[in-house]
Amino acid sequence: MKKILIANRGEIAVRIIRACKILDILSVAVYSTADKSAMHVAMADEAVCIGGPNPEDSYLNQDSIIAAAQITHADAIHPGYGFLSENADFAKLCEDQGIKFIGPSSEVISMMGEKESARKTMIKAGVPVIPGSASDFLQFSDAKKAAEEIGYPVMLKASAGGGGKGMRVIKSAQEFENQFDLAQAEAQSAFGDGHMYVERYLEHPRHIEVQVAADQYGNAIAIGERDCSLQQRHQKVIEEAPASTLDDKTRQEMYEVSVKAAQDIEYEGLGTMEFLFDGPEEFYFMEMNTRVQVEHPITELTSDVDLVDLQIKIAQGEPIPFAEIDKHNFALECRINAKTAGKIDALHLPAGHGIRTDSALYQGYFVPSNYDSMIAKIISFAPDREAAIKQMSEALEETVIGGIKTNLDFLTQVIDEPDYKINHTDISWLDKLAN
Ligand code: MV4
Repeated sequence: MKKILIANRGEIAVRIIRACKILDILSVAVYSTADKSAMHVAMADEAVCIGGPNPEDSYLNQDSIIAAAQITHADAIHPGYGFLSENADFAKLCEDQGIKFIGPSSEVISMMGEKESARKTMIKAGVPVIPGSASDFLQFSDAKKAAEEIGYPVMLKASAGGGGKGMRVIKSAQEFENQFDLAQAEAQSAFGDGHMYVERYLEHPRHIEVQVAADQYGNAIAIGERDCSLQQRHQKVIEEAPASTLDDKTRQEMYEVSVKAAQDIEYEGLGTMEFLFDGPEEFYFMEMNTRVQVEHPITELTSDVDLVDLQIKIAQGEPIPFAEIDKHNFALECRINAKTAGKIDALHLPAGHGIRTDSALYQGYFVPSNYDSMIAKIISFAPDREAAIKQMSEALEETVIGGIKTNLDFLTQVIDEPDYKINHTDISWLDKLAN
């Protein structure tokens, strides 16, 4: 590969351009009119304006991005995360235009993008799924019967839902009826599809995900796992590697089923298997993400694998260059979110031993309001969790982002919480703390 177009913006675009530079691969940035002064535009070897500030007109504008790749003669497109990174139609368009999409095939993206087909695929591959109804329901009576077989409490989910939308906990048979009707009406109006399904409700699970990589020769490897339980309204806020509540036996099992699933579906590239972890040997498949994730740095810092470099090499047809992972350190990441748009009139990002920052910020940069609110990631890594937390606490204290409001104070509060320090948390802990 001589030239890669990065179909993204912000910190992940900068991250990918950096990887291209180290590989001596030319980079093409695409940008909207709102991003003409953005760092990724300045860092790339070439830059093409692809449309207006609204993502539909630019970063989601498939034809415009393909055209930019064609006029710059890019060999490949790296989609980053978000935007078109898990859009099977876009991956297919790249395939049809002879442009390498850096990721799995459009068929695999499509298969993993549909919850039902992903679940069926994983069951076939021997991956544990949450005990629940095999199919979707429209009728209340069928759903109620399934709930009785599973046992209360159950989680009622909209088949077309996701990311926490269209979910309801039902604690008893008595409340099943009116809850079902309400949930189905909500699903119908929110997603245009009233199909529902029922699962056993896991009361206090953790969200643990396994990073896998697979090449074009059938090799697949688990590179580590991340605990992403600290979420606020289904948005990850703090992520950790390794998942320190995970016992080794369960860790190995999760790795094995994740590698086997990747091989069974002939996966290519980086992938993340998301699980709900409910105790030793109790882990259940939630979904598979077919993109590089925001939180990839904590896996890089605990495995010494450059995951974006690996992604590009796999896309170039190289085999995975290692069979073992030397796992070391503990890493944790804090996502810095802008609460307001505006000009950064003072900027000091932390550094020093055990600290990494990934951002596209600079003094004088104007944070636009059109895009995702995450503007930086501060990562701390150290020999153990306690040291990494201490480093993170000091790093957050040191950080100055003037001119806009951010969630820095909230992050500092969380890091200093006693329950956080002893890891006495689960997926609902942060929502409770914030309210
Ligand atoms: C669950 C669950 C408990 N039991 N399913 C949230 C969005 C989607 N990824 C699935 N989710 C959940 N499904 C059963 N049977 C709890 C959640 C959940 C959650 C999962 C992972 C991370 C954060 C979460 C926050 C709230 C609920």
